[in-house]
Amino acid sequence: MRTVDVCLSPDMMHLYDISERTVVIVDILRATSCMVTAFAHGVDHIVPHANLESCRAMKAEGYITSGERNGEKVDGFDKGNSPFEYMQGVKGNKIAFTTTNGTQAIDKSLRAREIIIGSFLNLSSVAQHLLHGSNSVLILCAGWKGKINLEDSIFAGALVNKIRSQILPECDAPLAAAHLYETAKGDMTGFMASASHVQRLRRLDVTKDIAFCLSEDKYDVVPFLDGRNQLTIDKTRVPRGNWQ
Ligand code: 3SL
Repeated sequence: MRTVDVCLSPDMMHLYDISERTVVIVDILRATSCMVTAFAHGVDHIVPHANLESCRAMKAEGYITSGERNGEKVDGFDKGNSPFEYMQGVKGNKIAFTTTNGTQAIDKSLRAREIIIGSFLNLSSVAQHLLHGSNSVLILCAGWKGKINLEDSIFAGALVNKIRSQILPECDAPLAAAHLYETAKGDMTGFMASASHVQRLRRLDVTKDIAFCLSEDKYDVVPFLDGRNQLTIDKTRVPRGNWQ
């Protein structure tokens, strides 16, 4: 029997044995939304970095350097962390990406059988991928510096609801997330208005990203981490775990 659990913060990852699971990395605002957008616009691959300076060093190897710290573009980097920046200038290119929470969550998942990237933008494609696979699932919410956030938890609930007929909720977190999504789905933007990261982004004058990142099924790509720890959608690349 396959199961799905939800880890609401990367700081709770020690509670989960992920060696046989597919881990879905979620950072709705905005890291995983940017990654999915980049693949939908033809990026070749993305190398996620937890460390800012190792990311910066990739410039010398021909990478576009991308990401943020505390929501703001890093000095000297080519791109920040708005999905709209990944709709042009990425086709056929390679990106080195570092963010405050999203790439840290990937770093904490490297023991997983399979790692894929989830966002509202590719929600149904991620669900289909999981349903066609054979692994149990952990949805890892990147949160904010160890704290739980609404947007990642709501996405977790949306994904649980799409797969629960075949992949059973394992504990209370998937049930709680599903309830949250049911409450929010009629008016996502309104529900999210008081969320901490929405407030934080508004203070940085980032507004149009929020509605975009909350929109479902714009893209059909499912990025996965390959055996070189590169994110790709190219299944011929060096496999990791039991990617089929
Ligand atoms: O924390 C992250 O990984 C980012 O997505 C945060 S921000 O939306 O760019 O502030």
